[in-house]
Amino acid sequence: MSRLVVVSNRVADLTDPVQSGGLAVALRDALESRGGLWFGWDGNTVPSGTRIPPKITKISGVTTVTLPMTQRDYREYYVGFSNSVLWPMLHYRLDLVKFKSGYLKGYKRVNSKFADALVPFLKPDDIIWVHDFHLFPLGAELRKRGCRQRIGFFLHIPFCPPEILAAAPENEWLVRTLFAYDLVGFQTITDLENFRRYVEVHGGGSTDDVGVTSAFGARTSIACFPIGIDTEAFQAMASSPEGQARVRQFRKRILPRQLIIGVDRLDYTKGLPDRLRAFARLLELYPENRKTVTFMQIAAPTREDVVAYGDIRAELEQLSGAINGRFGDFDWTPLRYIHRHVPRDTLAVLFGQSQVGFVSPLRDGMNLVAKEYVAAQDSRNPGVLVLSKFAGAAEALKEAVIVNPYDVDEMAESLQKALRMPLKQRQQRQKALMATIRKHDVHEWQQNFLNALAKAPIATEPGSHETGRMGDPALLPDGL
Ligand code: ADQ
Repeated sequence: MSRLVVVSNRVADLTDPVQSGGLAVALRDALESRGGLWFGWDGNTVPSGTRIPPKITKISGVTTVTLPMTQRDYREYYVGFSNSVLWPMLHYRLDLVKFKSGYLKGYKRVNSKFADALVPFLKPDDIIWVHDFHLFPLGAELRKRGCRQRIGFFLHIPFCPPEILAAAPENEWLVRTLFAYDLVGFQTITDLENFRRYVEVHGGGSTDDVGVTSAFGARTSIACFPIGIDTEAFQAMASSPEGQARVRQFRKRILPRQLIIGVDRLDYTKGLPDRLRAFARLLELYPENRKTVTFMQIAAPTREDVVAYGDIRAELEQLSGAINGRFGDFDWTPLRYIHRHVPRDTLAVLFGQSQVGFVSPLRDGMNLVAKEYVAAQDSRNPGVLVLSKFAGAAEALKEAVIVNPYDVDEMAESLQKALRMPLKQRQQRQKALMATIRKHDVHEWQQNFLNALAKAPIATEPGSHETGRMGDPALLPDGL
């Protein structure tokens, strides 16, 4: 079996299985079984001009190769083009996009530096899997350096409609770079369709019925691979003694009341202000919930160097203060707003003890929290998932209570419905949801992507000829 090389902006900490999310675990599994390498940024910045060689670490058969970023690269590539242009744009938020000179150049420069640093570690028959929006052009940079391995790309976040993407600087260049990959994977059918429409309109493209897309004089394969969680492991964590012990204290104070839970990175895509307003509206419309229901919103700090994140934080602090001031009493805090990371096993137990999982992103590639909430439920007395129709997860989790995250009144009504849902109905919904997340877990996702990549017809890049690359990587000469 070919060795797997994973490339992502950051390399996950493989030493801590409890804290690493399902994605890290699934990729580690794949890397361990094939003897693999994971390449990316180490999370540190160094002054511009500093040259530090990549750091190589070996953990149970997996090699990680990490490098720091200069402060300028961090500003222009990471905070700039990745998180102030691509992230808002691909989440349909043109209003939050900040173009600045230097951002695009920085993005191209870092992708080129990544390619330079990665090439010496590659073997001719490696399979290379590139992750997410930070690295659209990496495949093309590797091809420029003569890499002929199979290379796949997976986009974890949405792919916005072409009418929105058209506003990005050099958007055609950006999409063309994807044709350097042999397989491009999306989370949902909506994302895949948006991509297809983009290449039809801007690249004279067409897609055949097996997902081979031709556009810009090039060809690649596209398909949907909805990501899952490590369902079994999360389920086990929800009933772990360590996790249970951590919430015991908290249980004493909260559990007589019904609990609604929300867990997210503090990101403007997650629909947090209207989620809080919907809870306030629930208390207004249905006063019987006062003193009996508590909403706990856990929001982990993230990307604090990006201006829009400071704004959303301030808005949430103001809103949560206002809600507690208006509805709270000596013996009841209606909203518990927690702005920090929480250990995953504690999260799992909290999910299991909450009557409602409230997941209301304005737009989300998939949303793993929705699946984690389902995995943590006790099938004898399960809670109810209230899920935004704009989360990728809504394509498969049809038995959730589906809401429009822009409609505060509708969300309040749905919370009431969830809090009052009869046991039988909850059990039926939970059974169906659990079957879905068991079948389509993160291990299946990883295997499906890698199988499809192994079988995908070799891509042709704009201006290249098929004869330039051979179908069977084993036939390739040594050296690149
Ligand atoms: P994210 O936007 O980070 O991921 P999500 O899918 O919800 O979003 O995953 C977040 C993860 O972080 C979950 O495992 C959650 O439990 C954990 N988490 C959130 N808040 C936490 C806290 N306070 N403390 C500890 N852990 C916390 C991107 C895309 C998603 C896509 C994933 C995977 O934006 O749409 O589902 O990648 O492809």
